[in-house]
Amino acid sequence: MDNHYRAEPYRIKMVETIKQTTKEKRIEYLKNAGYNPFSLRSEDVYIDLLTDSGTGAMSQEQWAALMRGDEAYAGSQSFYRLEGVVKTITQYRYFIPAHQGRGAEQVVLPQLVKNDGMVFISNIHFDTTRAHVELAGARAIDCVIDACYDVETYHPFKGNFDTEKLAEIIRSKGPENVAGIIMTVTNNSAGGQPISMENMRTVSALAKSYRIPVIIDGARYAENAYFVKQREAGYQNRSILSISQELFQLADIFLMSAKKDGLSNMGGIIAIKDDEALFTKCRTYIVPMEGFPTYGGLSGRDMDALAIGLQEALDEDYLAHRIDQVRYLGDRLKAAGVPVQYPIGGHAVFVDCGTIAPHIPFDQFPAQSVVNELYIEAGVRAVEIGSFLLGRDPDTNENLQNPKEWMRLTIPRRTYTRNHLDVVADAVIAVYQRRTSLKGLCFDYEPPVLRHFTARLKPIE
Ligand code: P61
Repeated sequence: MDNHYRAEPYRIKMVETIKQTTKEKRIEYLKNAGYNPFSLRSEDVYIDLLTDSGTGAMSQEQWAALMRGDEAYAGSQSFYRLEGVVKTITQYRYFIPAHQGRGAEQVVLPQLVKNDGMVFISNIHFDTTRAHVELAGARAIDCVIDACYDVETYHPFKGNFDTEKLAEIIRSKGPENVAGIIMTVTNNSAGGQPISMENMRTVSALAKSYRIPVIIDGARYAENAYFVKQREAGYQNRSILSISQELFQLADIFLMSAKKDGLSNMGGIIAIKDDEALFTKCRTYIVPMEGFPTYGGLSGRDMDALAIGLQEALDEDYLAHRIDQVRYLGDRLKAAGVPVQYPIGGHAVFVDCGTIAPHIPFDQFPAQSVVNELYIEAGVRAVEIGSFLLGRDPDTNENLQNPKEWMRLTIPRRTYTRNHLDVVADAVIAVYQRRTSLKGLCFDYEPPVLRHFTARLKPIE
């Protein structure tokens, strides 16, 4: 293919109107939302970069597949079509659908916690995973390489585990107390950064030597495979499917929020390589939690759309455009001096707000302050991935400090054009230029679990 002539590998068949509001209105909307953009109405948002989860555009093939949905309570044909695709991609023996990623987590993670005092170790646990680890009575330990937090410096695989530290943690906790090693692929919380196949191989071998199960939290595994193909020696001539298959062979369990690289609005996946006893437990447990094992909280049409989406997400033209689009936004910000996680990751641009607003302490949430100002500036909704999201220590109840205070500009798949991204870049740059006037925030209401979703805040004058 001639790379020189490259634009969106799709054309638009259906449109959804979005509207700009006035700055005065946005100030009012944000106040009413308790200075938490999760509580905004989406009609009051111009460009929505809150998440790439379930917010992408489906293809005509997916919309057509919806019509084939078999809504039988048990044994739906849609289930068998989805199962076939999941098994082809993972080459695992067992599959159970779930309504979304956290549905899969709530069913599987408690099965791995055998006694008190157990831990899970991850490159970085995403927040719902961390919440389910803690709800299962275990503790979450992050073990990513230090380079991950060196925002300015290029590293091809900032999602990698620090494998020496991992070995040390396993030894100090005792392998019998490690419930599982969770490879978050790509590593969402620090920039959608990929993890190399070599690193996963090392982690997998270490886990195997101690008989610790390896779990892939693979919401964005196809984006990770694309980075492996681009950046890791020996993968240039491989298909994204075969790289993905190699990746899955390094783990025992695959949990997926299929709302990302499943290119679907809803869905989750539990796939188990060969542990029949674990599969039987999960299949029993899914019934009261998610639903009968052949639908797991999904309608038949959701399963059919997902079966197609999973295959489309492995298309290299699609992935090249997707990754390029995110990089375009990141490059524009970097060129203007805005500190961003570099290199730019797969699904989002992560803006380093600790550097932008060093005058705001971590427990007054500097990134949330930038997020709010960006909404006021242009109606762009981003999300905080920092100390606000991280929450409190479950043992001491102290506010935890995230290593970085990120504003995440998350790009939905196949949804926005380059013009939209230019608006976002211009608005972020405008906020950056008035960064010294930003103010910290404190709680008006703080929920006990996953507080950032429903908390109410107020500016500190
Ligand atoms: C996101 F503001 N991610 O990134 P579910 N694992 C991984 C995820 O990225 C993930 C889940 C498991 C979201 C949605 C989201 O505080 C937030 O399908 C690597 O969302 O249940 C989800 O999958 C959970 C946004 C989640 C948030 C929590 O935007």
